[in-house]
Amino acid sequence: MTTASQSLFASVSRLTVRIMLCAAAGAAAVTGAHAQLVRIGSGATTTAARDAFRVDLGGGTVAGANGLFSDGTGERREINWDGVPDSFAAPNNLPPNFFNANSPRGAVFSTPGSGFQVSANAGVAPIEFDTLDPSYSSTFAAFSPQRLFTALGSNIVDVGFFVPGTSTPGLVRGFGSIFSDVDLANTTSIQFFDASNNSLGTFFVPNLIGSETLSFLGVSFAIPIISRVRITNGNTALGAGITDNGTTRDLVVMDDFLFSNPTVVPEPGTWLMMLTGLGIVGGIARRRRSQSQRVATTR
Ligand SMILES: [Ca+2]
Ligand SMILES: [Ca+2]
Repeated sequence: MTTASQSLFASVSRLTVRIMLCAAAGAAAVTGAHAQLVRIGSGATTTAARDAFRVDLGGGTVAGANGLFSDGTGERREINWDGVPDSFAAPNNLPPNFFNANSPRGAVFSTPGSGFQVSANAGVAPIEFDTLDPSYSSTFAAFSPQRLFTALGSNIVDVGFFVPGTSTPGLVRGFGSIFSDVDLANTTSIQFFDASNNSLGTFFVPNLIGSETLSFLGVSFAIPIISRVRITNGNTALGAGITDNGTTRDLVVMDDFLFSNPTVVPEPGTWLMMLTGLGIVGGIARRRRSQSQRVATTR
């Protein structure tokens, strides 16, 4: 095989895989309930659930540069917030694209609120969002010390995925997060969206009575079809004087994010055209069979 034909073969192979993925994506959307693997844990089972989700995504347990876990079983990114420089941690805000620009991991944040913060390290500023209200260090706890993550002015965080370090939209196969202090059942959630902004489902994070508790929710699909996730943290945004009472004001923050390494979104026009082509081929084949049957009947 020449270099050119090898390259062409590789391109066709990749295209074929993409077409198969897209065809399967349609099927997964229809039979989504069967395509999801959900891992939940709280309190003592939090770490076990996180570990099971790590295995679901693959990538092993040894972190490489920019939170990349990569081995023969898959590639995964993690964000534990702990390496964020003080200049981008409380009381300073975190830029929404920090984890696609400063540390390229393919995750860009947005919120209906006013911004994002990562909590401060001890000795630099008050920890665990005591910079926002002094009650918070006895409300929240870190899963991975010391830093936590929150939106400001809203309890909603959207995470959009990109091919790491680029502005090219990406897809992931699964996403999960650690949460601290989920008091209410059926309130804190992760909703998954495909590249056409169709919901792939909303999943609730397990709750636990008490303060400074930890929970985990991770959902993986058979193939990369997740373009964005919407995380709803409790029912109230953090803020000065806003304390957690576990009922009418359930405040929740996030720690470790885990997601499969974002991959490029297949071009809809390309695979649709190819699938249409396959349909035409199928139609021709049916017509030919029909014609030959008629011929056979008349003989
Ligand atoms: Ca952390
Ligand atoms: Ca709470």
